[in-house]
Amino acid sequence: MIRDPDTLALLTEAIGRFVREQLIPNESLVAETDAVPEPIIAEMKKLGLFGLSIPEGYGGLGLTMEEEVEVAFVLGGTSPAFRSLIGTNNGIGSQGIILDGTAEQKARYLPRLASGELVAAFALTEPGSGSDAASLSTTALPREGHYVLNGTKRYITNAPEAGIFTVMARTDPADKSPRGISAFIVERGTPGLALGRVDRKMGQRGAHTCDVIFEDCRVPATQLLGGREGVGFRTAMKVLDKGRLHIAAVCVGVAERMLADALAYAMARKQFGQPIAEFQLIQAMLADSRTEIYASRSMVLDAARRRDDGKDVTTEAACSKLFASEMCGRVADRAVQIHGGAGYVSDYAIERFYRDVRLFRIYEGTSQIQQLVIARNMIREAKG
Ligand code: COS
Repeated sequence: MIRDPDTLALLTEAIGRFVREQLIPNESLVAETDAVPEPIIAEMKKLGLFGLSIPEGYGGLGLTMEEEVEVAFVLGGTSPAFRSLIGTNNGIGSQGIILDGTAEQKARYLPRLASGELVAAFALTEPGSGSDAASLSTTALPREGHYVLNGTKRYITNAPEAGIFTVMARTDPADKSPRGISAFIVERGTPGLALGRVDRKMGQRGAHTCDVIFEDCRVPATQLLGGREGVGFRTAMKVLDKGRLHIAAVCVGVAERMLADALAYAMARKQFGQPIAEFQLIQAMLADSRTEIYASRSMVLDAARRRDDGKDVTTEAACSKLFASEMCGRVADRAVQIHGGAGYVSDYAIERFYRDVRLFRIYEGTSQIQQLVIARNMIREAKG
């Protein structure tokens, strides 16, 4: 649902200008220094990028899902590391509080997340629990008005920057089912919370992940998300439904950027006496990429509109993430191929994008987990 097309156009134009004039020129610097420069972060705050999906009542822009994916298409036009910095505040870091938090929890955290003063992270994955998220073993045991957390969370995006963590932990260790899991908001600086060293990754330099370690970390009972035990896994799954749709939109934007770079290269590069874009084998790669991007964009928009209509989009979000992330990988591969030898050296952005986009098929649920979610829902629906 687009509430006001003119307002949305103003926003996407402003973000598009920011991408072209400030983010693209700084891509190499971010990759070299592994950091997003402070003036860019300040501009992101000014544009409202940290609060895109946070309700207006809490200082955010309150975008609908359709509006949010339109913004993600535009932000995808540059290195994913920039989007990652604002990604958790709009997605997995804040959505638990928005969907299931108490009024006090919303009032305490959402305004600072919307302004970018505070960064939020989502701590579900553990060393022994990735795709099988419900098998997590971090515990949160009630003691004297507090919960005491013990366990390790792994590959937590924006953990080095985060001021708060949404942490999924087992409040009933005897219950090994998803119903034994609860969610907590844990503030940075809480005694017993420590961070591991920043992970060295294949790509997306400038976006950071690390372990989050809890050792007898005492959290006030008021930090139990929504004030309810046993619903933390459901919260995490609902958060991921939305997150997967957002990532699918980012995949569309990044694929468009890679294809634009490949087309520009193919039109400029001459072999056998003419631009390589004139050769049909190159044209096939360009055309297949354009077609698959169009299909992905259409899926994402349809799923976003359905979500705005209040429909359950677990299946459609998984379909979109599966198709768009795999599409993005294929487009990256073809774009490198079109660049030839130039695609393998780091003077051209495509070498970096090729590594950056590999993550899309893995995080917020691997392609195999999306397949499993889709097929299980099909079987459930068929059984009625
Ligand atoms: N929305 C709301 N509730 C949901 C849900 C959704 N999308 N998906 C599952 N649930 C609920 C189920 O209804 C069930 O509730 P009840 O116990 O009340 O019946 C509960 O959650 C458990 O669901 P399920 O039985 O499907 O859990 P499984 O352990 O079998 O599998 C998968 C769940 C595999 C889909 C899940 O673990 C998953 O998504 N894994 C990937 C994790 C991931 O994406 N990690 C990325 C890192 S975080 S960036």
